[in-house]
Amino acid sequence: VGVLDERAPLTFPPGFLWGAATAAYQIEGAAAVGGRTPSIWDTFSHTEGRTVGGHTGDVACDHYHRVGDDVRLMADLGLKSYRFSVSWPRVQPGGSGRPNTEGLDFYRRLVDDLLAHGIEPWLTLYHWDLPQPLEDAGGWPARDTAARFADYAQLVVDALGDRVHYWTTLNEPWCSAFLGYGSGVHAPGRSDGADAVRAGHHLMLGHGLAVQALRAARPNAEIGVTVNLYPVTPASDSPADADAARRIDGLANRFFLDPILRGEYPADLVADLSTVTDFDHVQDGDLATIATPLDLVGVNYYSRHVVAAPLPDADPEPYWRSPSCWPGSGDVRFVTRGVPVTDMNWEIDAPGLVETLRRVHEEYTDLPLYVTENGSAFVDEVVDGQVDDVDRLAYFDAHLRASHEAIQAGVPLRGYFAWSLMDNFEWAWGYTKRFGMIYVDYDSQIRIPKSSARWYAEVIRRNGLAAQ
Ligand code: PNW
Repeated sequence: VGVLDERAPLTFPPGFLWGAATAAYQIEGAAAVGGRTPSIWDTFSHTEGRTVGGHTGDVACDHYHRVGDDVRLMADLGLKSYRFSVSWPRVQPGGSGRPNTEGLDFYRRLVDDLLAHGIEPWLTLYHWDLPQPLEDAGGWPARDTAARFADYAQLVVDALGDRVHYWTTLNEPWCSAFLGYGSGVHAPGRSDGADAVRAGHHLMLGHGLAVQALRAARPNAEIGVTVNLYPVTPASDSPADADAARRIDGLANRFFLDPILRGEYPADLVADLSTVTDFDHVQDGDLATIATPLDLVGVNYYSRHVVAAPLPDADPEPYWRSPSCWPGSGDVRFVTRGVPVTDMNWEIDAPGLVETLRRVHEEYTDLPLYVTENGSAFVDEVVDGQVDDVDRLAYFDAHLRASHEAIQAGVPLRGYFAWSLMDNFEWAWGYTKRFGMIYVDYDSQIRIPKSSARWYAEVIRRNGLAAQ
């Protein structure tokens, strides 16, 4: 007697955009090749003590020199779309002035090769690699950086607008602002709450200006932004824990969602931040610019935050929960529930993806949504030239089931991008954390598709999940 299938196969809507994502500094290498100049991540990673093992993106996956082979691997997976980012200092060295043709040619070749393989290019303008001279002039806490970003957007759309349909401005402005200028665990490694808040504002201002430039240049393009969102759950039903959750939700989620999708900062967040800043960096008209209409919203989802009211005997916190990335609310406790975690120590919480997608749709917007990143780090072992990453595969499976559940609940979810196509430079963690569906041997640069990659190729082929 056979065992009955507990779960029916899940089919996604026709045309669902199955993809994988990367970012320029995490994979390209060739840091000083073809006219590229340093970004804040070059400076940061070359500064003693900033990244694990002093790792840098100098070589990374050497994708700059292996782009043809890498696109072939994407085609083998059957990817419908590939989300990559453009390195600002590669195409506009120094962050202002004339374009660098050699840098732009790299992306023209990449995009043309993708299109030749039937893979939709999805371009992110800013995945954290601010040209160093712009940081030296004040970085994102300085208002002028927003205008520089709009100029850069114009330059890129002038060069690639004829062949790229999907555009996102920023990747995860929370990380740029609050890890870069708040806790300082990301480049440029500054640590000041008011600067972090100013950075967040100017990132969003740059986003709005860039959307206007893209729209004017390419009226038919699909334009959006990618935010990293977390459900924030109180550890108990006490009013104090509920208030802690409200505060962290304000900083992590509503700080970006409300200005971009409603044209306003949440009043409670402004009040929470009153000891940090009086928001005098916000000028008339900024919020209207920030709320320039979009065509889509990208959501990056990894985990949930469970929080509790301050106590004197708080546990030591993992780095991304360090008090300084939560200005004005640094005494809120982040609670671990003892559920399974990834190699980043991030709790695995697939229902949180359903909650997150439903919230954006039900509370903010009818726009099409895309999961622009979702994935997990696990320790991989190469055995007989193979990597059987069962934990990563299970993570993807659970989160695709969650994505399907969100669609059933009415969310206009149009695509899903696995993070990441291949192992890469995981920021402050260097090469010690592997998120890829494709294993990278950093000595030989040999790529090995893991079990999760073969599984994902089958998901794409059948536009859904097999019965379980
Ligand atoms: C995202 N946090 O980064 C980025 O978009 C990717 O470049 C990165 O490789 C991936 O997720 C995995 O980390 C994050 O501390 C980095 O909350 C840190 C946090 C969140 C996202």
